[in-house]
Amino acid sequence: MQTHNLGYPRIGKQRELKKACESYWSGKIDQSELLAVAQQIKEQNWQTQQAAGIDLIPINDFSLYDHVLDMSLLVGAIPERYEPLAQQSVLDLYFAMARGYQKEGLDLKAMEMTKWFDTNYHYIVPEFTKKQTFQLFGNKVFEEFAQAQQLRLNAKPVLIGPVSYLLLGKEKEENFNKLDLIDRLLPVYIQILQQLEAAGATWVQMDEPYLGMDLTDRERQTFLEVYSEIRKQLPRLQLILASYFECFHDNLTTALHLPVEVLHLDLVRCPQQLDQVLTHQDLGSQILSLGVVDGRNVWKNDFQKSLQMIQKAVDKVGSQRVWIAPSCSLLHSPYDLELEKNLQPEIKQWLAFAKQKLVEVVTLARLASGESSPELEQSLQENIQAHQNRSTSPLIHNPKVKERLSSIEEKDFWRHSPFKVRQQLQKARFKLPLFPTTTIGSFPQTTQVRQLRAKLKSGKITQAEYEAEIEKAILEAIRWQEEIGIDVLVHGEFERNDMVEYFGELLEGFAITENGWVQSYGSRCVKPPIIYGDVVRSRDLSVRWISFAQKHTQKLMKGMLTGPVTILQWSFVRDDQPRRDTAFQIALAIRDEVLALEQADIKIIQIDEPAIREGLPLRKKDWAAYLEWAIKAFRLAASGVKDETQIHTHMCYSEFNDIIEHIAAMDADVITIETSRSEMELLEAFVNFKYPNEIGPGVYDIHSPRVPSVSEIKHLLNKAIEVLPVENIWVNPDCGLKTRRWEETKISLQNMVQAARELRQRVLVES
Ligand code: 39S
Ligand code: ZN
Repeated sequence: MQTHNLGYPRIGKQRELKKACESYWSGKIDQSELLAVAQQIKEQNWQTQQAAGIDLIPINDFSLYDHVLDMSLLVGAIPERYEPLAQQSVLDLYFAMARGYQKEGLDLKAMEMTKWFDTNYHYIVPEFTKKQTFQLFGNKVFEEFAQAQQLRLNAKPVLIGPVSYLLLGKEKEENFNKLDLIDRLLPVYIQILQQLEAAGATWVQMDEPYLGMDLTDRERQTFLEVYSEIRKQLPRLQLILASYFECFHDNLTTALHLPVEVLHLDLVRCPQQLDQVLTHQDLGSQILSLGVVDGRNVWKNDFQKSLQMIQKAVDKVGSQRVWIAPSCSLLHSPYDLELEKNLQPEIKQWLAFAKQKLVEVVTLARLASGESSPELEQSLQENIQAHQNRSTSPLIHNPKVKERLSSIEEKDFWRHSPFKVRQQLQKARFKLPLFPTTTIGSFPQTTQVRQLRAKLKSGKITQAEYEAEIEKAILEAIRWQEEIGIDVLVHGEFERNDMVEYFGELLEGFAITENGWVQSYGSRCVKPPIIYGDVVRSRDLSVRWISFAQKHTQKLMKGMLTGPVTILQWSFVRDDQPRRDTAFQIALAIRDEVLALEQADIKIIQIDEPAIREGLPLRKKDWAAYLEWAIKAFRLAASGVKDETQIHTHMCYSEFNDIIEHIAAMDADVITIETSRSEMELLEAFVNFKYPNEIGPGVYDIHSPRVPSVSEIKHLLNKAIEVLPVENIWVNPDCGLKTRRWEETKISLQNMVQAARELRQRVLVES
């Protein structure tokens, strides 16, 4: 039984690529040094996959920044504004597209970035114009294929399929549909495939994840036309069509009609798809690639369950027509469980990271082929035992938590009084000026602060020394906010490595890894905590720092927490209970922390939920069910407090039009959102809906070092004043400031405060 892999993590076991890229960008190493690191990672990845016994190994899944951007380069979809860089190296052009270019009097904006389906990975969005043309430009895929051949690898080039590539992009002009471009794009794809075939490729993997999404008839039709044309032009090349993250649903017939040799099924996300495919009248003679090993989570595969599925397929179509694979690219998994030295052994035996998943794929194929050996038998027995252990472990199951969860009552989701009542009480209590100013929570995480944490970890400084330094940073931030006249202060979050990992470290039921890094975008990585068991808050999460900060100022200090849905979304979650239950458990823990902050005399508490929108299921039909529990989880966390305690929430990069009533149903007293990049356009949803609560539309973009002028900020604020009741408006930046430097942060916030002051004057005079 053949095995293959869909893609492998590429940031490097110890994040070597991240470090090399960042060194290259800051001019510390040159191109050849960067490319040498990349080459090493690639070859190590190939070697790992080969050693595990994977038959067909993906190539071109590696990327220096993003594989969608690679595709744009390959088909020459380079936005016009980068024309001045035509003389530069392709590498610098590539990074300019990814990160923008501010040098030699040029100021070229980066291409937009957005979430890769429902993962925490971000891709660079292709830009299309009406006159868009395509031509073969990059040559990475050919180079990598040649390298792999030299190493005698059984290599399978991976491309994003042409239809999904177009659908991932964005029209930069009105009056055309990106799908219209297919006639110009397809010839370039055919050229690429011909060139690969000529170089000796026998298999090519085309990723078409849009086959799992809601599609129009025209889009489905395009899939059929495109693949029949490819077939016509390349009658011998063998194609693997890979879709993942969702069921085909109403696209199943289309998927089955595509003239490809192998159809890949994500049987982790959609186990029921196996029966649907096997019993479908249109099932032809294609090979089925069974994605049984979860590429997006960290749990050990359940061999017995997988073997049952594989057997079912074999019975129906024969073992010649069954391949075994991970459910999707392993890009979303951490590298190697063996690098973890501090995980509890009991928990560790439940887990598999990318390297272990390869072995699972191969072991499953061998077991399913009826091979038998003492090692195989042992693997199977170990696997069965690990699952038995996990299903009953007291580490996971806490009767008290389950009892509390089942005794939640309707009233626990509701504040005592409606917003209008709370607003009056809060206005009387806080006596804030019109257009109160605040920030989202984090201040610059300098190298100094991060190194402090690294020193604490390696034992070079003590906990007490660490805390003293953090206190110093907080005090400086307070003094400085007071000086420039911010109304509601924050402590700056210097004690946090990441807004999710930090809480994972303190809550029971979460495990933290040392090296479980996953690429988030470009060189940026996250280390998602692993939620393995029932969640308990057995100690204070933030009170120590927030109340320290409040004690050192007369002004209001805002308490900062991450919300339950965001903690859930950005962690590896349990697969042994519904996400809703886990979200509610986290919500109860956060609720207790909110109450502890209130007890400690913190009067304003922010519960961030940047991930609420991105948690939306890929198919619209599933939205309502998700929103039902997600909004409730937030309310459960937020609703324990008194009326006069003010709850804030914050959301970034969110389009709110289609979910605005649910945002309103969160009933936060104040919501701060990202609006500046769209010139307050994002505010429209709130205006049209007559959003009842207070709102802080971000008045400057924190994603670039650019300092906004007072008049610019006033301009945006004026736009907000035109459409929102003045008594509901807050003034704040777009998002947290942790990725910024102090230099620009200070001037920007000074300008923001000044703009608010000038507007207060004007509005007071007018009224
Ligand atoms: N998901 C999560 N979990 N958190 C988020 O903030 C986001 N935001 C969006 C969506 N998803 C999210 C994505 N945006 C970073 C920035 C923005 C992101 C995602 C990631 C980011 O900067 N990540 C850091 C990075 O890639 C890691 C952050 C971290 O955990 O560099 N830092 C550790 C800390 O502060 C230190 C890790 C480290 O590398 O303690 N330390 C150095 C080392 O050990 C030493 C310190 C140094 O010299 O810098 O070698
Ligand atoms: Zn934000």
